[in-house]
Amino acid sequence: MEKILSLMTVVPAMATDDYVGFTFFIGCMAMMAASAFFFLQMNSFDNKWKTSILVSGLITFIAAVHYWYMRDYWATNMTSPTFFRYVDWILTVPLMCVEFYLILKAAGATKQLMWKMIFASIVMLVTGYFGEAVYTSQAQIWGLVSGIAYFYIVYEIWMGGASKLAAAAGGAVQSAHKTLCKFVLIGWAIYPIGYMAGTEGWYSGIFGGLQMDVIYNVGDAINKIGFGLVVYQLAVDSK
Ligand SMILES: *C/C=C(C)/C=C/C=C(C)/C=C/C1=C(C)CCCC1(C)C
Repeated sequence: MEKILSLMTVVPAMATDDYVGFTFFIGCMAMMAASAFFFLQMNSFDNKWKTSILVSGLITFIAAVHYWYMRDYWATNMTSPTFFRYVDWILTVPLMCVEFYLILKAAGATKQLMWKMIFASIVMLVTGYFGEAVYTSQAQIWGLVSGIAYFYIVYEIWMGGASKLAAAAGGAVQSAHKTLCKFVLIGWAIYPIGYMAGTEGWYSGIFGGLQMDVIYNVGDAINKIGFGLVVYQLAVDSK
């Protein structure tokens, strides 16, 4: 009995007012549940959509694993798990670019378009990491560079080659593309707010009072699970 009790104390208890820890915990569960859903659903679709739903599941599954570690890191250190956060993003955000490519492939999307978007997303995340974790005194400059890469992605899907392909495809594909575009324009805009809450810059007076990790966790739940559900809905509509 004593052995069991001493083992139990190894598990860090979560304080009832630790709302940041709470969002890591809920985020972890939500990502796991979403992954189970996508993986179980994928086999009821034909090959054309199976891969897209598989990718939706991979995005939430990779996030679930990272949230498992981030939840633990937060509980132990009470500081932001910046490294795990960015490793998660650098794996999942390019996969979201792959989703755009997959749904537009039938309309003639090229791999070149996909790689352009992946490249821009990597620039966005690496420069964001520099500002948040490496050159923290220059956070505003790195955030700006990251923001330019972000707007390039927004431009590409709303007005560039990807939007033209979506218009050519028409129907359910075009409307799903439009919804995913809104996720990138509105849902992804949550992240720079988190960045400004967690770094020093001209914006500190405006966003300084907010909690960076809560903002990032909310953003991830909306963008990873919501994005996946849009792709799932498109597969249902095209059945
Ligand atoms: C699943 C994770 C997703 C969709 C993560 C997206 C992250 C971003 C769109 C981050 C963007 C940033 C800026 C536009 C400027 C400041 C630095 C970042 C990296 C937070």
